[in-house]
Amino acid sequence: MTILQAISSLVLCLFALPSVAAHGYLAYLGIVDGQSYTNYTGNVPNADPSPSVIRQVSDISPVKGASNPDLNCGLNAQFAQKVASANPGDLLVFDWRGGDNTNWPHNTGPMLTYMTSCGSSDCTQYNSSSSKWFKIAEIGIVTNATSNGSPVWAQQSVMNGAFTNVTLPSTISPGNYLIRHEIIALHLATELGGAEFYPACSQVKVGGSQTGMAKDSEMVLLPGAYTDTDPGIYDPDVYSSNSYTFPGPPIATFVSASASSSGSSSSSSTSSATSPASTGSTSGSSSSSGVQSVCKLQRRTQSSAESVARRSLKHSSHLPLGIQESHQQKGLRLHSLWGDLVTTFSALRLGGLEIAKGGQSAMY
Ligand SMILES: [Cu+2]
Repeated sequence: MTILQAISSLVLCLFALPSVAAHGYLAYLGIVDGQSYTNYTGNVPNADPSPSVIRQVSDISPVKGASNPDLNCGLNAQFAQKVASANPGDLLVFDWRGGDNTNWPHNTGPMLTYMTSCGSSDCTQYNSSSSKWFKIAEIGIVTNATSNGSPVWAQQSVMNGAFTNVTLPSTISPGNYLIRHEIIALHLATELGGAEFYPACSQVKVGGSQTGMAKDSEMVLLPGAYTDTDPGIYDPDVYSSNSYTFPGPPIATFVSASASSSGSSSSSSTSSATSPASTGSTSGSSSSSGVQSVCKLQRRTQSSAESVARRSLKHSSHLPLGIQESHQQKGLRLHSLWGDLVTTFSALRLGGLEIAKGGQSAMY
C-alpha cells in the first residue's frame, strides 16, 4: 500500500469511528481435529447471549490503554456457558468480523495468541483477571515496505476476509484452558495511547496425554505484560518501518520445541500458506518458530453466487447492533462459512482432511 493509501485508510477510519463498522469482534471459533470440524458461534457484543464457548464482550469497541483491566478478555467480558473440546495439534480457526458483520475493518498491527489454565474446574466460572498467561503464537508484518508502500501485515488478510488460524501446541498438557486471541490495531499508534486492543477469550478443554507446559518465567499477567510505551504499542514508524517488536513475552519454549520436532505432517498447515516475514523482537529463534504455528486461510474466493448471497444477506440484516440475526440469516452465513472452509482446506491440503474441492460449487 502506498503512503497515500495508508493515509487515506487512516482518514477513513477516523471518519468511521462513530459507526459500528469501524470496530469488531470474534464472531466464530472453529476447531479442526483430525477429520472433524466444529464451528462455535460467538455472541454479538451486548446482544442477548446464547450459550457459547466465546466469552461475550459488551461492545465492538477496542480496549484502550495497556493497563486497562478489560485487556484481560475484552470489554466487560462475561463467562461463557459452554466449553469447546480440542486436542494437541488441532487447528484453531478465528473468524473476526466488523460490527455490522462485514469484514474486519483494520489492517495494521499484530495478532497474538495466549493461553491460561483454568485449573481443575472447567472455565465456565473461571475469573482470569489474576491468571498467568503464556504466548503460543504471534504474527505481524508479512511483506516488507517498498519504496512507495507501507509494510503489509497479516491483519490485512483478515480485512480482506481471511480467517486466521493457530495450531494448538502439539505437546500441550491436557486440561481446562482459556485461549485468548488478540488483534492489536495500530492504525492510530503513531500517538501514545492510540493502539486498539481486541482480546477475545474462548473456553476450551484440551485432551490427550502430553506434558508440555510454559515455564513460570514465560507467564504474564494481562493486563501487566504491556505498557503504553512498548515499541510494539506506541509505534510512530508503523507506516514505514519493517521492524516490529511484538509486545508481551516470547512464545513459550515448549511451543517452539513441539513445532520444530513435529516434522512435515503437522507443518502442512503453514507450508502452503503465505510465508510470514515478520521481524520478531524477542529473539530470532522464538519469533520465527512461533510464526510457523500461524497461518492465514483465504476465506473469500468470492464466487459470484456467494457475492449475491452475501449482498442479499447484507440487505436483510440492516439491524442495529444488539439485535440477533434471524435463524435463516445465520443459516445462510454458516452455509457460506462452510463453503469457505472447504476452499480453505483444499487450498491448504491439510493432511487428514479429504474434502472434495468440487463440493463448493454444489453448495450455491
Ligand atoms: Cu476499530
